[in-house]
Amino acid sequence: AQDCQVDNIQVMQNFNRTKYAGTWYAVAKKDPVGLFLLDNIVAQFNIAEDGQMTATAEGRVIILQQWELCAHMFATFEDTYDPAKFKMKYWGAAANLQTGYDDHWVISTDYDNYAVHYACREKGYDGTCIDSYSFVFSRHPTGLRPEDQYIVTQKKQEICLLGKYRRVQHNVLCDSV
Ligand code: DAO
Repeated sequence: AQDCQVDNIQVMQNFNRTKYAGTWYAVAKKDPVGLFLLDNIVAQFNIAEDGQMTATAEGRVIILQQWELCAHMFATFEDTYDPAKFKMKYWGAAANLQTGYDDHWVISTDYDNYAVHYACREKGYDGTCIDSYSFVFSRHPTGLRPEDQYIVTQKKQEICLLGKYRRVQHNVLCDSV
């Protein structure tokens, strides 16, 4: 059973950022308060020569309550004591896009097919998360392979978000990052 304490969440052991680099398609998402990225979400992680991780991401958003566009986002990652836990600073290519400073935790990945990401924006007094978001990423735009579904479901449960995800669509709307 899970106690749902953010501090007790298990992340990827021996996380290898080099193997994590490259393109990931968001195939499911648990939204935070103030939902931003809607669908067609593709992230591209890059590792610089000095080991620093950065990312570009694209996704459909609605800004100013009615304008739909494909947001082009940038992120830089700060390392922490845990190799699978980063602090992510992000901003948009255009004004009016969201900026922020979030956790970016890699909960589980096999590097070649699936990854489960988690970010808690606000912890409650009891130590559980009161505003989280999470992406299920796939290397394949068509979704997860059937053989990866069990572990992903397991991980959703471990981070106390089972049943809180929606499917993320991919269509021609936003081009690749
Ligand atoms: O979509 O509601 C939301 C929260 C996500 C905001 C951060 C998006 C920009 C950076 C993405 C990098 C890869 C996860």
